[in-house]
Formats: sequence, C-alpha cells, structure tokens
Amino acid sequence: MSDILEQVSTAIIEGDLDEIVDLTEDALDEELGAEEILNKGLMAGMDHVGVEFKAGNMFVPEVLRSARAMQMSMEILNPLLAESGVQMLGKVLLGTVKGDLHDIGKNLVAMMCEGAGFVVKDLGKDIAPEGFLEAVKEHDPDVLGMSALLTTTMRSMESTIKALEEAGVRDKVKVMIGGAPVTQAFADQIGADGYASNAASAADLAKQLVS
Ligand code: B1M
Repeated sequence: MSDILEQVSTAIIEGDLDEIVDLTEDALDEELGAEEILNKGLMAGMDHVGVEFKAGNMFVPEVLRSARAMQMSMEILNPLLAESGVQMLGKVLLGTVKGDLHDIGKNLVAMMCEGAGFVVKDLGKDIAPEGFLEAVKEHDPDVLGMSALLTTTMRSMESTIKALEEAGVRDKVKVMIGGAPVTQAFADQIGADGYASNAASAADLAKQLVS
C-alpha cells in the first residue's frame, strides 16, 4: 500500500481530526482516486477499528473519534465518488424506535456501516412504525436497521415488521435489529432477518444480508 494511504488509514484508527483532511487532500494531490482512498485508506482503517472494538481493545469514545475522522474525509470524497459513479455495497436505513431517545449506539452502527461501504440514511430517534414504513417506501433501502435501548420500546420493532408486511414491502428489505435489551431469540421471535450485538458486527451483518 502507498505511504499516503497508510497514513490515511492510521489517521482513521487514531481518530486524528487535525490531520485527516490534509492527508485526504494529499492523497488526491498524489492522483490517487477517491475510490482507492476510500477502500484502502478509510475502510482499511475502519475495519481495524471494528476488529479492535469487538475485541474490547477500543472503546466508544475512540470509535466515535475514528468515525468523525472518517466523516471529515468522506465530506471531501463524496462528491468525487458520486461523479465517478462508484458502486457502494448498498443502502442501509437506520433509526431508533418509537418512544426511545437513545441514539449513541445507533450512531455507531451508522458510522460502521458507512465505513464498511454502505450509503446510510439515518432517520434519527423516536421513529414510529409508520415512519420506518414511509422511509422504506421512499428510500428503497437494502437493509432496515432498528435500534432499541429500552425493554419497553423493543416491541415497536415487531410492530414495524408487521407494518412492512401489511404494506406488502417486507420482502423488499432485510431487517436487522440491535440494542442492549435485544437478543437473537427476540429477533427470531419477531421475524427479523438478523441481530447484531455491537456496531462492528452490525456492519458485518449488513454485508451478509446484501450478499
Ligand atoms: Co437511558 N437507560 N434512559 N438515557 N441510558 C439505559 C438504556 C438503562 C439501561 C439505564 C439503567 O437503568 N441502568 C435504562 C433502560 C432500562 C431498560 O429498559 N432495560 C435507561 C432508562 C430507564 C432511561 C430513561 C427511562 C430514564 C428516565 O428518564 N427515567 C430515559 C428514557 C428516555 C427515552 O428514551 N424515552 C433515558 C434517557 C437517557 C438519556 C437521554 C439521558 C441518555 C441517552 C442519550 C442518547 O442516546 N443521546 C441515556 C443513556 C446515555 C443511557 C445509558 C447510560 C447509556 C446508553 C448508551 O449510549 N450506551 C444506558 C445505561 C448503560 O447502557 N450503561 C441507559 C453506549 C452505546 C454505545 O451502547 O446503545 O448499547 P448501546 O449500543 C451498542 C449495542 O447495543 C449495539 O451496538 C452499539 C455499539 O456497540 N447496537 C446495535 C445498538 N443499536 C444497534 C442496532 C443494530 C445493531 C447493533 O442494528 C440495527
């Protein structure tokens, strides 16, 4: 790998907000393509972050910093990627369910999915089943991801899946769920396509679901 791509990757891993923009511009000055910088610099870095986070060697504040660095670089690369028509892995629509204001974990999932090469549409928090349904119709995502942190709100995931079924769009989108009280057994019970226990696993799961 070229020296500058290694530096970009390291800046992502270290969450180096002071250097990442300059390094991204340096890589472009060296005539590297936006796609190469994304794949071999940013995603390589975020892959490493995902592995270390899963292993318990990196913690939420560090991951958030890496994700912020990734976003800063993506702000430069996004228009170039759009121009060159780069194929992303797919589209992930995300939200925290109705009645639930916890969004830190969901934001991490969004960033990990972006880092893995998905276009992410984040609906935010307190999203009712009808809100998810309308967004599925509007954005036509490959994966719908729902997050819940309260035992009292996780049932809304089931209502959302029912709303998708009733509207006849359930088979157009894969549904993944997560959040502290959520389990694989619950995912099976409500008919979700997958459950992930953490943000890095959620990105892996989204990849599996679209493959
Ligand atoms: Co609240 N809260 N909170 N809270 N809060 C918890 C969740 C709680 C466990 C605290 C406790 O009592 N020990 C408890 C829930 C009990 C329960 O239902 N079992 C609780 C409660 C009760 C409440 C209120 C009801 C308190 C009150 O007002 N009486 C209230 C509810 C408000 C509402 O939502 N309507 C409330 C409010 C809040 C704040 C607003 C103050 C704040 C949220 C701020 C925010 O998110 N912007 C807050 C916080 C910060 C917490 C704790 C302390 C931390 C949650 C967090 O961000 N964790 C939490 C206690 C705790 O966990 N120690 C607590 C870090 C985050 C990275 O982890 O969200 O689990 P997590 O996400 C992980 C995984 O779960 C997974 O990946 C993430 C990263 O690895 N994941 C997914 C998450 N979503 C996923 C989706 C996927 C896949 C994986 O696919 C789509």
